[in-house]
Amino acid sequence: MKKRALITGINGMDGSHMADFLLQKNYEIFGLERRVSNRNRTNTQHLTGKINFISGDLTDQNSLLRALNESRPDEVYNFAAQSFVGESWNTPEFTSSVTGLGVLRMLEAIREHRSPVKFYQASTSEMFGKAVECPANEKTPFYPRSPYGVSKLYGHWITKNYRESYDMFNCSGICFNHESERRGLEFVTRKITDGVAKISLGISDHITLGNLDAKRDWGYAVDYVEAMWLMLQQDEPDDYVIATGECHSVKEFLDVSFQCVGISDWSNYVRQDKRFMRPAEVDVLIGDCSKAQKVLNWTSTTSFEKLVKIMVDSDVAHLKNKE
Ligand code: NAP
Ligand code: G4F
Repeated sequence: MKKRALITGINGMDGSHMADFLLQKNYEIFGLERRVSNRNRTNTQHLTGKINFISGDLTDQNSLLRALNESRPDEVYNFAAQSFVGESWNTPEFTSSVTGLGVLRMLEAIREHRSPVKFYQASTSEMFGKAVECPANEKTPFYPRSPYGVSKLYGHWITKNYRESYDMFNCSGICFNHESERRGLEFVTRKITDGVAKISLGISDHITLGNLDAKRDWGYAVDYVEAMWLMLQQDEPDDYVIATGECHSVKEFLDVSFQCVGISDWSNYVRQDKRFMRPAEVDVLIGDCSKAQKVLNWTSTTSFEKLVKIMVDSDVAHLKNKE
């Protein structure tokens, strides 16, 4: 019998990569998408006819119960969120409702559904925020620095609390930044690779960014979805840090991106603007994923340089196709 999975946030980066991964494992896949006036299925266009799209919203409790009844999943991967940290200061209440309370709504829907379901929650390194310990592991205290980070911390704790209260098979992946050619254009990595591609093709002459000194532990999303799946295949539910253990600054990301198109000095192509600075910044994030290495036998396999090249090459090819 085919296993069945319900993936929320199906049209996002992780949702679409997880669908690719689970299709290879022969799952029947149900992708939850919310109603928007202008639907963007860029990341899932290739999945048309291969997965089932169903309608639902993390802010609407009954829609989640209907999605569970329709999909009857063995596993639920909860990727849906207002996932952009910068936006969370503009819409803190909305962010808390989707990214925080949305997790509670899904867990309540699973309880109401009354069939055993394994649940994956997309927790984040943003919960470490002003990191007390570097690299951070599963025991490092949390110190979120944005409404997004605070909302995710609620989602993380309610996932753990329902595991302990109701004996549910709930896992949280505390994932550090992961990127891919499907990343949203507002995140710094894709903003850079898209900008570099445009500069190399003469479509644009600069990129405008905020804090260039921020450091992140950047991995490849395709590697990370495997770790998430592995968590749900264990005998016992648990939480795991997923990271590369390496960190790089935004400046280093710029160095490697421009090198991919043969530009060694990018100073004339990059401008800075206060609009892209944050009210409270997370200066540096590095993860220690030794627990995932030991228990899940998982390790990140794509290097920083390879990740950047994949993204720049994809953006160049995409723009050339458009032309
Ligand atoms: P993403 O590309 O922004 O995808 C988020 C998805 O959530 C989008 O498809 C969005 O739908 C959907 N969504 C938003 N509000 C919703 C609602 N009210 N109801 C139903 N769906 C809704 O994010 P991602 O990078 O793939 O990340 C996936 C998850 O992992 C997120 O929860 C994120 O916070 C978390 N995370 C990401 C990283 C990372 O580095 N990427 C690291 C740690 C944790 P629309 O397409 O309609 O906007
Ligand atoms: O790419 P970012 O917006 O990602 P951020 O804030 O680290 O969040 C991402 O990773 C989290 C995991 O740690 C996820 F939970 C979250 O959902 C999301 O996927 O910004 C990265 C860094 C920040 O320090 C930011 O201040 O880049 C800096 N930055 C500098 N200039 C910029 C810009 N960020 C953006 N988005 N745009 C800029 O122009």
